[in-house]
Amino acid sequence: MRSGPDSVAIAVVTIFPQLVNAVSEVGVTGRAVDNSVLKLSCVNPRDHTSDPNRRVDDRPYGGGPGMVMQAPPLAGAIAEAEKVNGQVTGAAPLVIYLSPQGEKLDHSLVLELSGYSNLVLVAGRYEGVDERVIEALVDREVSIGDYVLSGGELAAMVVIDAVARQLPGVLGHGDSAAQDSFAGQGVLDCPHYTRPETYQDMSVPEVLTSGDHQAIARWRRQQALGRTWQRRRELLEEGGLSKEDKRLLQQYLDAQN
Ligand code: 6GU
Repeated sequence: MRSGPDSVAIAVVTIFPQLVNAVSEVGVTGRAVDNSVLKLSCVNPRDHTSDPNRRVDDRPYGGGPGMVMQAPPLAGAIAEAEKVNGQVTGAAPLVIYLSPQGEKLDHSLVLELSGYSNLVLVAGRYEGVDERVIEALVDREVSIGDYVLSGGELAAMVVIDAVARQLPGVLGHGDSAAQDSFAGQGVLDCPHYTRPETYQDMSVPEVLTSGDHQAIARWRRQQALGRTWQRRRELLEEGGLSKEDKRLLQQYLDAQN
């Protein structure tokens, strides 16, 4: 049984709110917003600067290329985001800074984050943000992978989508199957097929049209195990597989020749 909150307020600190707000327009996250399970808002650091040109960046101390986001506008925006979310939830916020220097996001971190009802996501631009903001105001630093994006917004959108999917009622029956795959037991998903039955000389695996639900379930499990072994072996720690799983995997590998 899941023990987390029934809804989450997520406030994103960003100079590109139109980009982040797109998640409330479409798909699973859009429905979550419509159903008030996800309360998404954005706060723009440009609305928290005294600069007449609304600049929020400046040159780095010590020199070098690129610009750094200044502390005061970010701090003002974070305070505003905390206030907005506090009014919505009454809960204390978890403040997350998205950056390639953070701990890498995976399913277990997604589950942990989905335990909070008040998240503030800070999306940086330029070369980064003044370190003193991180020191004083950020609880956790999170990366979505070992590559560099031009800003934290896409990473924030990844976090929003992944967290929203964990909230009760967000996934309809149509989507639930997708959740079983990775979340279930740390194996990759099996292959999927739909009509037409033959496409460019390739036919659907016979078992899937057999009507034998047990055989179909066995085949899907076998495909999931086999693909995980071939593509992401580290996900299958030895002790984790049941005797039946081991038998299915061995049969899959034998059939590969
Ligand atoms: Cl969270 N932010 C940026 N700017 N780049 C990234 C990232 C985050 N995660 C991977 N690359």
